[in-house]
Amino acid sequence: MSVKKLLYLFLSIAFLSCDDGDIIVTSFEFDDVDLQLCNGAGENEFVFFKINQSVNEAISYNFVSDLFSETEVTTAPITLDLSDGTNTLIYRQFNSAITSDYYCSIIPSSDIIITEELISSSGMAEIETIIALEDDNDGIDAADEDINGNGNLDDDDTDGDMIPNYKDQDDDNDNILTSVEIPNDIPDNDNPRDTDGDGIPDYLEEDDDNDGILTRNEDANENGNPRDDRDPNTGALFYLDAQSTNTAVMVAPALDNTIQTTYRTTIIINQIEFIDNNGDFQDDNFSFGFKETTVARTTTL
Ligand SMILES: [Ca+2]
Ligand SMILES: [Ca+2]
Ligand SMILES: [Ca+2]
Ligand SMILES: [Ca+2]
Repeated sequence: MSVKKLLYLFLSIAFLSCDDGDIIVTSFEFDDVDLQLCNGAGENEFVFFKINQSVNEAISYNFVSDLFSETEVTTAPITLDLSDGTNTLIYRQFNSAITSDYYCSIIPSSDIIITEELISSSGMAEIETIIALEDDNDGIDAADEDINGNGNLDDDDTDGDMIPNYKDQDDDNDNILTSVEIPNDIPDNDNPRDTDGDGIPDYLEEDDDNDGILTRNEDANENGNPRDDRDPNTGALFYLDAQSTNTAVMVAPALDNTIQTTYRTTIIINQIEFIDNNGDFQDDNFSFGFKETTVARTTTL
């Protein structure tokens, strides 16, 4: 608790002793509460809010900006002045529990009564969105796709297709997904599969059985999927069996690639000032914390 909050509480208690009219004692406990977001009623209107259900209080920040999208990285923080009247920071207490519907539905329930309301008359909001994580969800954590071990994931590109491994679902461009190439058949062994035993796991090797024919080209029906091409005599998959070879064909990389991107939006409001009839409640820098959202995007060839 800040010195100002302590001072305020002390003053509140002092006031309580002489006037128990409408003294406001806020708990203002939002640190452990999830930040939520809804679209407002108007175009480019948004409302960020936190609800502390244990004491029926909420804080919301409503603003209009055509610069903000929670799935776009900000090149510089979006700054909004609360004193210009188009965006507002509001603290409320209610007579009963509320849910996100209170802020997200167009018509809030009439059963909910605001028992206390504080609106900041000044302050400067800073909104920033970054990419917190990108991953191909191929069975290997993004950090573990640092093949050369230099800490820069963007320069690990095993197959040279300009898609770094941590964002590449087929790391060796052999038309078999990494997630399919990793599991091995050995009980109690979590190592990635290495069919030809050359020390290079299948998911990073373009000729998995080391027979001189690229896995991608062990695709007899040329449908872009070597997993449905088997030796008619043995039933073995051509691409995993050096003894079985089909007539060589030339097949290009054919798989779509899907990346999950997690965006993180952080909101800080500097120099806010809540004023009511009984005095001021101030908090120089109120941090809303952050909200994350994940979207999947697919690139087709
Ligand atoms: Ca990968
Ligand atoms: Ca592969
Ligand atoms: Ca492979
Ligand atoms: Ca091969």
